[in-house]
Amino acid sequence: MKRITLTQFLIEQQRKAYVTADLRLLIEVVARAVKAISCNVAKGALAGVLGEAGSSNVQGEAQKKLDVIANEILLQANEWGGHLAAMASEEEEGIWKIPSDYPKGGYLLLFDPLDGSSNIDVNISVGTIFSVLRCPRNTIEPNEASFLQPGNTQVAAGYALYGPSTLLILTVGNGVHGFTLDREMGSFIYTHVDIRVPEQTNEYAINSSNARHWERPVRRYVDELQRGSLGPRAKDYNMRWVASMVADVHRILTRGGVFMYPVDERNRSQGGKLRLMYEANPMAMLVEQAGGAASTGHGRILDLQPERLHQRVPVMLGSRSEVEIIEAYHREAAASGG
Ligand code: P6P
Repeated sequence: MKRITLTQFLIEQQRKAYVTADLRLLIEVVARAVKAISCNVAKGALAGVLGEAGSSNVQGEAQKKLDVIANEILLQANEWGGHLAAMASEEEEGIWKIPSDYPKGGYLLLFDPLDGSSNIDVNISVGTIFSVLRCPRNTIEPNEASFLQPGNTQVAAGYALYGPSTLLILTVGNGVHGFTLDREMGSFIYTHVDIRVPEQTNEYAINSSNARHWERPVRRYVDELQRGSLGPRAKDYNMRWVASMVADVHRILTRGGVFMYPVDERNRSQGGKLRLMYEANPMAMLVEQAGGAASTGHGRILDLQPERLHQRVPVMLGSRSEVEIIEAYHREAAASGG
């Protein structure tokens, strides 16, 4: 099979008018930053990049050294190219303004630089998640409000998965496509053509240690899966939980299934655990572009109007038929007052 690089793929997408020259540049710059993050992640203890950074982020979470390194790599790679109006990161409280000595462009880049970083010190796969929005027209100075656009306005979304191989999974609104890093050449090679979420599944992903905190519809759905062939689903299921959203979502894009991080009695005041702007929205765009569905349990994630940059949201995504069952159980619970 002819080896097609990410660059060639993006040029062909530009010819089909799916991406502009600036969006192509933006994705290439993110891909280069992902290569640098992959190198740092792969060095691990050899480069003294494991362990805590001794600081905490806006989420109040202790930062790993690699959280800080990955964040700096993405900010520094993207601030000078002239394709961005501003950036937002899970690791930065406010938006990241483009330094005045650089030109500004028409896009906004949002990212979780190293998702699942609690897994770093035990050598389990982690990832980078990114989302691209257009900066609202006639914006002189972007501010937080410039970013507060529903996920259905994203022009691109993707993730890097730092696993046995480093993958870049990308959508620009024309399906989902995957690239594998060839470390010898330093190029991303097109290896996953038009990824589709398998309709049927026997896998689900949820942190079952939280079961006592779940709301009724989630308990009902998971209980039926756990009853397997003896229950209403009449088949046995497998449970997988990596605690790296990127790894769990990639498995679902590849093998089908459903990923759930529901709101529960512990995190209800925050709206859930996962962040809307740079975790749920990009993953929702990818899953929908691959034929799946992504819901809060009550409605489509991509239709949510964001109110805060770091707001959190319940996430149920994966095989469309499974998400539809989860939404039906939420409707039934609401109708019966619970
Ligand atoms: P828990 C990682 O911290 C993360 O944001 C997601 O990548 C992951 O799916 C989830 O949190 C894991 O949460 O509560 O199981 O540790």
